Amino acid sequence: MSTQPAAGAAGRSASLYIEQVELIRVAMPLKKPFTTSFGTTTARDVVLVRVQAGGAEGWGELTAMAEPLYNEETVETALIILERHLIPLVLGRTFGHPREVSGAWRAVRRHYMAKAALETACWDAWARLKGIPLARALGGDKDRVPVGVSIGIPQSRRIEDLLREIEGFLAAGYRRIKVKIEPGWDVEVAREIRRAFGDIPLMLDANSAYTLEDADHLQRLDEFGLMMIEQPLAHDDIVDHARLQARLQTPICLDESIHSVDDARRALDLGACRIINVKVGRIGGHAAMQDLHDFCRSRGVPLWCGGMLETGVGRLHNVALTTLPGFTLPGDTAGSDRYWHEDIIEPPVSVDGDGTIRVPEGPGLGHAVREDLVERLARERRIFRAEGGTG
Ligand code: NPG
Repeated sequence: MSTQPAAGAAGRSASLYIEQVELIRVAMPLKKPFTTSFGTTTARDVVLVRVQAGGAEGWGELTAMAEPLYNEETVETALIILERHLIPLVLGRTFGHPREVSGAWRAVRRHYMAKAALETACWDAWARLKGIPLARALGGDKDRVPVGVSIGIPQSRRIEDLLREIEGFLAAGYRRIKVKIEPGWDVEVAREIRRAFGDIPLMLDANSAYTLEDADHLQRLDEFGLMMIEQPLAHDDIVDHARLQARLQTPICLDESIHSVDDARRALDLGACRIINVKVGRIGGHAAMQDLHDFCRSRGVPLWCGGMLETGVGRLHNVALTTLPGFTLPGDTAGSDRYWHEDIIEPPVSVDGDGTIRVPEGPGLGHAVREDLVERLARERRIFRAEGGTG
């Protein structure tokens, strides 16, 4: 099934004349540090993209981190790619539909997060022009999405501290628990979680911390009945993952290794994974997300939406894409209060006691961006206007 929206969903024609793009860089300290196998994040250096198109405004968020540790992009590289390469390709152009936007930079290789930041803002603007929620513009049909939570390696490295955190998130209603692992913080951790909480929906995320030489060790995780193990091996590998999957009962979920439908096809054909994590930043935008979704759905592969410690803007994009029917597993789309004392959207994203988020019904992202707060947090703003544009 295709996820392309029905033409004229709200009976209003719209086209996207890109008259202005603004990049706003804001500093957002996390409530507490988040540690993965590749490092600790204490604050997000966030770039918000604000697009003015056809009289509407749309917001996107750059999900690149300050350091090139999750992937090769950084905030600084993305700013260069946006300013020098991507924005000039769309400014002053008119697109009939946001699916066409990525065609403007077809020749630009990779830099998926930079592309997604701009492309997703165009989708928001288009949905607002049409007067429909972004979720509907993307082809989604859920009113609520189930939510999981991702828990970093505790600073103390004490399992009791991790168990206490899990207890809190379960009490808050989260539908599945994901725990970060690395060598030395894995089998015992899984054992203690099972001992404390029984048969809860549980998965582990290694962020590429192991090699195929660890296969015997990773096999020991099979006894814990995990939903999946995410990205155990190298960020750019699918061959060794296939060898590992052949030896594990636990399904492997790929994250870092998948940037396109072709990557997914090759990984599935090789047997490198059984589940895929979709991050709109990692694959270059919502159109790429729709294509990956449709392909995986046709192959019966379960999907879920990953997270990159987003502010409310990125979080709402994630909630919207999770409404597509192929997203059958809870995502890392925790509420705003998981990371922020004060989110930049109003109202913040909140998780109800049943572990779901209600999908906004208003046009576009459906929540207002708190421009006063953005103004206060802004370290830098750059505005690009189309020649002869009104912006
Ligand atoms: O809830 O947004 C969230 C975080 C989800 O664990 C999460 N993200 O590898 O998927 C990841 C991980 C991450 C954390 C990636 C920090 C990059 C930096």
